[in-house]
Amino acid sequence: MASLQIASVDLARRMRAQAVKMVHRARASHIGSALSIADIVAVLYGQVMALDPARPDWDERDRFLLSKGHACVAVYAALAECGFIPESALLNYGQDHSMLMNHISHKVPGVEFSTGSLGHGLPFGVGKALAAKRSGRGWRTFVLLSDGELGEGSNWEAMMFAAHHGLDNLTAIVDYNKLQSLTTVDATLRVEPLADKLRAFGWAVREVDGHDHAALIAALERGAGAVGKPTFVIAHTTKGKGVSFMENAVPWHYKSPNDAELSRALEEIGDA
Ligand SMILES: Cc1ncc(C[n+]2csc(CCOP(=O)(O)OP(=O)(O)O)c2C)c(N)n1
Repeated sequence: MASLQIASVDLARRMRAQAVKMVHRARASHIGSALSIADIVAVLYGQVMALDPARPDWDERDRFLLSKGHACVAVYAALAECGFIPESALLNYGQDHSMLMNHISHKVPGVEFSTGSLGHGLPFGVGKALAAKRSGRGWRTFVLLSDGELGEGSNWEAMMFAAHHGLDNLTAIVDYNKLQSLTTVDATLRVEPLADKLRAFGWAVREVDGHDHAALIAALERGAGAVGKPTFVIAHTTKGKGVSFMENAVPWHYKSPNDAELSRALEEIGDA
Protein backbone atom coordinates (compact mmCIF):
# COMPACT_ATOMS: atom_id res chain seq x y z
CA MET A 1 0.00 0.00 0.00
CA ALA A 2 1.35 3.41 -0.92
CA SER A 3 0.74 6.73 0.79
CA LEU A 4 -2.76 8.20 0.77
CA GLN A 5 -1.87 10.75 -1.95
CA ILE A 6 -3.92 13.55 -0.42
CA ALA A 7 -2.79 17.04 -1.53
CA SER A 8 -0.96 18.13 1.59
CA VAL A 9 -1.18 21.93 1.26
CA ASP A 10 -4.95 21.79 1.24
CA LEU A 11 -4.94 19.13 3.94
CA ALA A 12 -2.84 21.40 6.18
CA ARG A 13 -5.25 24.29 5.60
CA ARG A 14 -8.25 22.16 6.59
CA MET A 15 -6.36 20.80 9.60
CA ARG A 16 -5.51 24.33 10.78
CA ALA A 17 -9.15 25.34 10.53
CA GLN A 18 -10.30 22.24 12.43
CA ALA A 19 -7.61 22.80 15.07
CA VAL A 20 -8.61 26.37 15.89
CA LYS A 21 -12.28 25.39 16.01
CA MET A 22 -11.56 22.48 18.37
CA VAL A 23 -9.45 24.56 20.73
CA HIS A 24 -12.01 27.38 20.70
CA ARG A 25 -14.91 25.01 21.39
CA ALA A 26 -13.07 23.22 24.22
CA ARG A 27 -11.51 26.40 25.64
CA ALA A 28 -8.26 24.47 25.44
CA SER A 29 -4.56 25.35 25.11
CA HIS A 30 -1.68 24.61 22.73
CA ILE A 31 -3.06 26.04 19.49
CA GLY A 32 0.32 27.64 18.69
CA SER A 33 1.97 24.24 19.09
CA ALA A 34 -0.53 22.57 16.77
CA LEU A 35 -0.32 25.22 14.04
CA SER A 36 3.46 24.85 14.19
CA ILE A 37 3.31 21.20 13.08
CA ALA A 38 0.32 21.28 10.70
CA ASP A 39 2.46 21.18 7.56
CA ILE A 40 4.72 18.39 8.84
CA VAL A 41 1.76 16.26 9.89
CA ALA A 42 -0.12 16.94 6.63
CA VAL A 43 2.88 15.88 4.55
CA LEU A 44 3.34 12.69 6.59
CA TYR A 45 -0.33 11.68 6.47
CA GLY A 46 -1.14 12.90 2.98
CA GLN A 47 2.02 12.14 1.04
CA VAL A 48 4.59 10.06 2.88
CA MET A 49 3.34 7.36 5.22
CA ALA A 50 1.88 4.05 4.09
CA LEU A 51 -1.48 3.91 5.88
CA ASP A 52 -4.95 2.49 5.47
CA PRO A 53 -7.69 4.53 7.18
CA ALA A 54 -10.06 1.55 6.90
CA ARG A 55 -7.56 -0.61 8.82
CA PRO A 56 -5.80 1.58 11.41
CA ASP A 57 -4.06 -1.53 12.80
CA TRP A 58 -2.87 -2.78 9.41
CA ASP A 59 0.36 -4.59 10.18
CA GLU A 60 2.45 -3.04 7.41
CA ARG A 61 1.52 0.57 8.21
CA ASP A 62 4.19 3.13 8.91
CA ARG A 63 4.21 4.17 12.56
CA PHE A 64 3.82 7.80 13.62
CA LEU A 65 4.44 9.00 17.16
CA LEU A 66 3.57 12.52 18.22
CA SER A 67 5.99 12.97 21.08
CA LYS A 68 4.80 16.55 21.72
CA GLY A 69 1.41 15.15 22.71
CA HIS A 70 0.04 18.53 23.76
CA ALA A 71 -0.26 19.44 20.05
CA CYS A 72 -2.76 16.60 19.51
CA VAL A 73 -5.44 18.67 17.73
CA ALA A 74 -3.26 18.75 14.61
CA VAL A 75 -3.18 14.95 14.52
CA TYR A 76 -6.85 14.49 15.45
CA ALA A 77 -7.71 16.84 12.58
CA ALA A 78 -5.49 14.86 10.20
CA LEU A 79 -7.11 11.60 11.30
CA ALA A 80 -10.56 13.04 10.62
CA GLU A 81 -9.58 14.57 7.28
CA CYS A 82 -7.98 11.28 6.17
CA GLY A 83 -10.95 9.13 7.23
CA PHE A 84 -9.65 7.34 10.34
CA ILE A 85 -12.30 8.92 12.56
CA PRO A 86 -15.54 10.74 11.70
CA GLU A 87 -15.34 14.51 11.46
CA SER A 88 -18.15 14.68 14.03
CA ALA A 89 -15.80 13.18 16.65
CA LEU A 90 -13.83 16.44 16.59
CA LEU A 91 -16.82 18.24 18.11
CA ASN A 92 -16.25 16.41 21.40
CA TYR A 93 -12.56 17.17 21.68
CA GLY A 94 -11.56 17.91 25.26
CA GLN A 95 -15.04 17.16 26.67
CA ASP A 96 -15.68 14.76 29.55
CA HIS A 97 -15.77 11.13 28.35
CA SER A 98 -14.56 12.08 24.87
CA MET A 99 -12.17 9.72 23.08
CA LEU A 100 -10.24 12.84 22.03
CA MET A 101 -8.36 13.88 25.12
CA ASN A 102 -6.28 17.06 25.45
CA HIS A 103 -3.06 15.12 25.06
CA ILE A 104 -2.84 12.48 22.38
CA SER A 105 -4.42 9.14 23.25
CA HIS A 106 -3.94 5.69 21.75
CA LYS A 107 -7.66 5.09 22.30
CA VAL A 108 -8.15 7.01 19.03
CA PRO A 109 -8.03 4.84 15.89
CA GLY A 110 -4.75 5.55 14.09
CA VAL A 111 -2.84 6.71 17.19
CA GLU A 112 0.00 4.40 18.24
CA PHE A 113 0.96 5.77 21.63
CA SER A 114 -0.32 8.18 24.27
CA THR A 115 2.06 11.04 25.07
CA GLY A 116 1.99 14.34 26.88
CA SER A 117 4.73 13.80 29.37
CA LEU A 118 7.54 15.00 27.13
CA GLY A 119 10.55 12.81 26.35
CA HIS A 120 8.87 9.46 25.65
CA GLY A 121 8.12 9.38 21.92
CA LEU A 122 11.65 8.82 20.71
CA PRO A 123 12.52 6.04 23.19
CA PHE A 124 9.28 4.28 22.20
CA GLY A 125 9.95 4.87 18.49
CA VAL A 126 13.43 3.42 18.78
CA GLY A 127 11.88 0.24 20.16
CA LYS A 128 9.40 0.12 17.28
CA ALA A 129 12.15 0.60 14.70
CA LEU A 130 14.32 -2.08 16.29
CA ALA A 131 11.35 -4.47 16.30
CA ALA A 132 10.78 -3.85 12.58
CA LYS A 133 14.46 -4.47 11.82
CA ARG A 134 14.62 -7.64 13.87
CA SER A 135 11.50 -9.07 12.27
CA GLY A 136 12.59 -8.09 8.74
CA ARG A 137 9.61 -5.77 8.17
CA GLY A 138 9.68 -2.85 5.76
CA TRP A 139 7.55 -0.32 7.63
CA ARG A 140 9.08 2.90 8.90
CA THR A 141 8.81 4.78 12.18
CA PHE A 142 8.45 8.58 12.41
CA VAL A 143 8.70 10.52 15.65
CA LEU A 144 7.76 14.21 15.85
CA LEU A 145 9.36 16.02 18.78
CA SER A 146 9.37 19.59 20.04
CA ASP A 147 12.54 21.60 20.50
CA GLY A 148 11.96 22.23 24.22
CA GLU A 149 11.51 18.50 24.61
CA LEU A 150 15.16 17.96 23.72
CA GLY A 151 15.91 19.05 27.28
CA GLU A 152 14.67 15.62 28.39
CA GLY A 153 17.66 13.28 28.77
CA SER A 154 15.68 10.25 27.61
CA ASN A 155 15.95 11.56 24.04
CA TRP A 156 19.73 11.51 24.07
CA GLU A 157 19.84 7.97 25.40
CA ALA A 158 17.42 6.94 22.65
CA MET A 159 19.59 8.69 20.05
CA MET A 160 22.67 6.77 21.14
CA PHE A 161 20.73 3.53 21.06
CA ALA A 162 19.27 4.18 17.58
CA ALA A 163 22.69 4.96 16.09
CA HIS A 164 24.27 1.97 17.81
CA HIS A 165 21.68 -0.31 16.19
CA GLY A 166 21.89 1.39 12.78
CA LEU A 167 18.15 2.13 12.72
CA ASP A 168 17.85 3.60 9.23
CA ASN A 169 14.12 2.82 9.32
CA LEU A 170 13.68 5.55 11.96
CA THR A 171 13.14 9.25 11.21
CA ALA A 172 12.90 11.82 13.97
CA ILE A 173 11.62 15.29 13.15
CA VAL A 174 12.08 18.22 15.49
CA ASP A 175 9.55 21.02 15.26
CA TYR A 176 12.15 23.73 15.74
CA ASN A 177 9.95 26.76 16.45
CA LYS A 178 12.43 28.15 19.03
CA LEU A 179 9.71 28.77 21.64
CA GLN A 180 8.60 26.85 24.72
CA SER A 181 5.64 27.47 27.02
CA LEU A 182 6.88 30.65 28.67
CA THR A 183 9.84 31.93 26.69
CA THR A 184 12.41 30.93 24.07
CA VAL A 185 14.27 27.63 23.96
CA ASP A 186 17.52 29.62 24.00
CA ALA A 187 16.59 31.30 27.27
CA THR A 188 15.37 28.03 28.84
CA LEU A 189 17.95 25.41 27.89
CA ARG A 190 19.97 25.98 24.73
CA VAL A 191 20.00 23.15 22.16
CA GLU A 192 22.48 24.72 19.72
CA PRO A 193 24.62 23.66 17.97
CA LEU A 194 21.85 21.16 17.32
CA ALA A 195 22.89 19.67 13.97
CA ASP A 196 26.45 19.13 15.23
CA LYS A 197 25.18 17.41 18.36
CA LEU A 198 22.90 15.09 16.40
CA ARG A 199 25.69 14.19 13.97
CA ALA A 200 28.02 13.52 16.91
CA PHE A 201 25.37 11.11 18.21
CA GLY A 202 25.60 9.19 14.92
CA TRP A 203 22.54 10.49 13.07
CA ALA A 204 22.21 11.73 9.51
CA VAL A 205 20.84 15.29 9.68
CA ARG A 206 18.74 17.33 7.25
CA GLU A 207 17.52 20.87 7.80
CA VAL A 208 14.37 22.08 6.09
CA ASP A 209 11.77 24.82 6.22
CA GLY A 210 9.05 23.01 8.16
CA HIS A 211 6.30 24.81 6.24
CA ASP A 212 7.66 24.00 2.76
CA HIS A 213 5.79 20.91 1.61
CA ALA A 214 8.11 20.05 -1.27
CA ALA A 215 11.14 20.28 1.02
CA LEU A 216 9.42 18.17 3.66
CA ILE A 217 8.44 15.49 1.15
CA ALA A 218 12.01 15.38 -0.20
CA ALA A 219 13.39 14.94 3.32
CA LEU A 220 10.83 12.39 4.50
CA GLU A 221 9.99 10.17 1.53
CA ARG A 222 11.21 6.60 1.44
CA GLY A 223 14.83 6.48 0.33
CA ALA A 224 15.59 10.05 1.50
CA GLY A 225 17.49 8.97 4.59
CA ALA A 226 21.03 7.65 4.96
CA VAL A 227 21.76 3.92 4.84
CA GLY A 228 22.82 2.40 8.16
CA LYS A 229 21.95 5.48 10.27
CA PRO A 230 18.78 7.00 11.67
CA THR A 231 17.79 10.37 10.21
CA PHE A 232 16.97 13.55 12.11
CA VAL A 233 15.07 16.21 10.20
CA ILE A 234 15.44 19.63 11.78
CA ALA A 235 12.29 21.42 10.63
CA HIS A 236 12.50 25.17 11.13
CA THR A 237 9.00 26.35 11.95
CA THR A 238 6.98 29.25 13.31
CA LYS A 239 4.84 28.59 16.35
CA GLY A 240 1.25 29.62 15.52
CA LYS A 241 1.93 29.45 11.76
CA GLY A 242 -0.97 30.58 9.59
CA VAL A 243 -2.66 32.95 12.03
CA SER A 244 -0.78 36.26 12.12
CA PHE A 245 -1.60 37.22 15.71
CA MET A 246 -0.61 33.78 16.99
CA GLU A 247 2.69 33.58 15.11
CA ASN A 248 5.77 33.65 17.36
CA ALA A 249 3.60 34.81 20.25
CA VAL A 250 4.29 33.06 23.56
CA PRO A 251 0.76 33.57 25.06
CA TRP A 252 -0.78 31.31 22.41
CA HIS A 253 0.87 28.31 24.02
CA TYR A 254 -1.90 28.48 26.64
CA LYS A 255 -4.51 30.94 25.39
CA SER A 256 -7.75 29.90 23.78
CA PRO A 257 -9.26 32.10 21.06
CA ASN A 258 -12.46 34.00 21.86
CA ASP A 259 -15.25 34.25 19.27
CA ALA A 260 -13.76 37.26 17.48
CA GLU A 261 -10.28 35.72 17.43
CA LEU A 262 -11.73 32.49 16.04
CA SER A 263 -13.37 34.39 13.16
CA ARG A 264 -10.16 36.27 12.36
CA ALA A 265 -8.14 33.06 12.53
CA LEU A 266 -10.50 31.20 10.17
CA GLU A 267 -10.50 34.09 7.76
CA GLU A 268 -6.70 34.12 7.64
CA ILE A 269 -6.51 30.34 7.26
CA GLY A 270 -9.01 30.52 4.41
CA ASP A 271 -11.67 28.30 5.90
CA ALA A 272 -14.42 27.98 3.33
C1 LIG B 1 7.94 15.94 31.22
C2 LIG B 1 7.12 17.17 31.01
N1 LIG B 1 7.47 18.30 31.66
C3 LIG B 1 6.73 19.43 31.49
C4 LIG B 1 5.63 19.42 30.69
C5 LIG B 1 4.78 20.67 30.56
N2 LIG B 1 4.92 21.24 29.22
C6 LIG B 1 3.95 21.13 28.29
S1 LIG B 1 4.40 21.79 26.83
C7 LIG B 1 5.91 22.27 27.45
C8 LIG B 1 6.95 22.95 26.64
C9 LIG B 1 6.47 23.47 25.35
O1 LIG B 1 7.55 23.81 24.53
P1 LIG B 1 8.05 22.80 23.45
O2 LIG B 1 8.27 21.49 24.11
O3 LIG B 1 9.17 23.40 22.72
O4 LIG B 1 6.79 22.62 22.51
P2 LIG B 1 6.05 23.67 21.56
O5 LIG B 1 6.70 25.02 21.75
O6 LIG B 1 6.22 23.18 20.20
O7 LIG B 1 4.65 23.65 22.03
C10 LIG B 1 6.03 21.91 28.77
C11 LIG B 1 7.22 22.18 29.60
C12 LIG B 1 5.30 18.21 30.03
N3 LIG B 1 4.26 18.13 29.19
N4 LIG B 1 6.07 17.12 30.20
